[in-house]
Amino acid sequence: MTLIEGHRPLTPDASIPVLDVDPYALDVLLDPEPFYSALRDAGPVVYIPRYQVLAVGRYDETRQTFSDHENFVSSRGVGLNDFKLEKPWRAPSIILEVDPPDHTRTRKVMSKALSPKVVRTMMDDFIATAEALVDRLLEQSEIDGVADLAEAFPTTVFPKAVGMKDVSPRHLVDYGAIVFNAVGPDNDLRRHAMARAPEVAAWITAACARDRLTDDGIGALVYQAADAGEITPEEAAMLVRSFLSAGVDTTVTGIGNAMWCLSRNPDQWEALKADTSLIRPCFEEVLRYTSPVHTFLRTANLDTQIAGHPVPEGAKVMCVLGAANMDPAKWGDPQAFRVDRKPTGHMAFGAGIHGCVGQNIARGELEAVLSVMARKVARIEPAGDAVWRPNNAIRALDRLPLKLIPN
Ligand code: OVV
Repeated sequence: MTLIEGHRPLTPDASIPVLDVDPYALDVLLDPEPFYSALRDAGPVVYIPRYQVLAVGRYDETRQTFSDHENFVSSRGVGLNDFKLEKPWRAPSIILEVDPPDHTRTRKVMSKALSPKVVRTMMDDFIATAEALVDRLLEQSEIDGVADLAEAFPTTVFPKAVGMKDVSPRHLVDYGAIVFNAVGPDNDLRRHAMARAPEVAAWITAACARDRLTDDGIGALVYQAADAGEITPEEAAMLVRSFLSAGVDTTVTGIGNAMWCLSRNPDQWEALKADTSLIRPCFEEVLRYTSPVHTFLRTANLDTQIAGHPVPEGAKVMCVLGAANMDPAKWGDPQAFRVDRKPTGHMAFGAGIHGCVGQNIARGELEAVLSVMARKVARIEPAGDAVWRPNNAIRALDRLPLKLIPN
C-alpha cells in the first residue's frame, strides 16, 4: 500500500464536503483566517484531498473530536504520520503520543511536577527575571519583541525551573520548532527542520540525563517519581524531554503573540493597566485570538463518526484549534481582541485527557511578564511591520519591532 504523508489513503464517505485547500501552504500559515472560515463554512467535518485527511474547525466538533480519546487516539501520532504504519522521526513522547492506560501513569507524574503549588515556588524568580529584562528593554530606543522579550524570557526562566545544567537558548528554541514542524506534511518547513534534527535532538537527549539536572527543579521531581517506582529512570528522561519539547517554543509564542495583540490594540493595553485583575483573562484572550498551537491531528482507531458522517479506522483528522477559537457561533465577535472577554473553553490548550499539562506554568510566565510590564510600561508601540514565522503547528512571530514607552 502506498501511503499518503505516512498514513493510509482515505476514500471519504460521499456525504462529507470536499475542501480543496492546502492548510500547510505558506500563504495559509502566514494568514490562516481565510482558511479557518472556509473550513467552518464547508461543514462540520470536511475532506481535504491534498493530504487525504478529514478536518474539523467548528468549535463543537473540534472540541468533541479532540477530547474523544477512545475513538480518536494519540498513540498513532498527532501529525500526518500514522505511527502504526511509519516509523516516527524520534522515539514517541510517552505522554503526548500515547493513550490510556499508558498515558494515565505518565500524565500523573507530569501533572504533579507542574502543579499550581510547584508553579507558585517559581513565581518569585519569574517576576525578578521579568523586572530585570523589562528594565533593560526600557533603556533601548527600539526592541524586537521576539528575540529581546518573547525568546529571552522563557529561555531564561524555564531551563532554571527544570534545573538544567546545560544552557543553550538556541537549541531549546530550535528543538521546539523541529518538534512542531514534524507533525506537518513533508513540505519545505518539515524538511528544513529535519535536516537539523539529529544535532539538536542529540543535544536535547543529553541534557535530559539525571546528572545534567540539579536536585531542586521539576526535572528532579520527575526523577524522584522514578525513585518512588512510579516510572522507570528511562521514562523519567523521556518526560524531561517532553518538558523541553513543549515548554519553550509554546511560551515564547504566547509572549510574542501577547505583545502583538497589545501593541495593535492600545486601548486594550490601557484597560489592562487600569485593572490588573485582567492580566490572566488577557492571556486567555491572547491564546484564543492567536492559537499558538494552531493544529494537531488525531487518528480514528476504529470505524466511527463525526457529526453523523462515517469515519473509517485509520483516518487522520486535523483538529484546527485556531479555527475553533475563531468560530462566531461560539464567540459572537471572534475578530475583536478584548482583554475582558474571559474566553472560557477556548481550545488553545486543547481539551480532554491530553489538555496542556503545562498550562499552569505557561500562565505563571505570562502573568509575570504582563504584571511587570503593566507596572513599568506606559505604551507598547509598533515600530515596524510584524513578520510571522510559518510552522506546521505553531503560529508564531519571527520579528516584532516595538518601542516601549516607560511610565
Ligand atoms: C504538547 C506537546 C507538544 C510537543 C511535544 C510534546 C508535547 C512531548 O511530549 O514531547
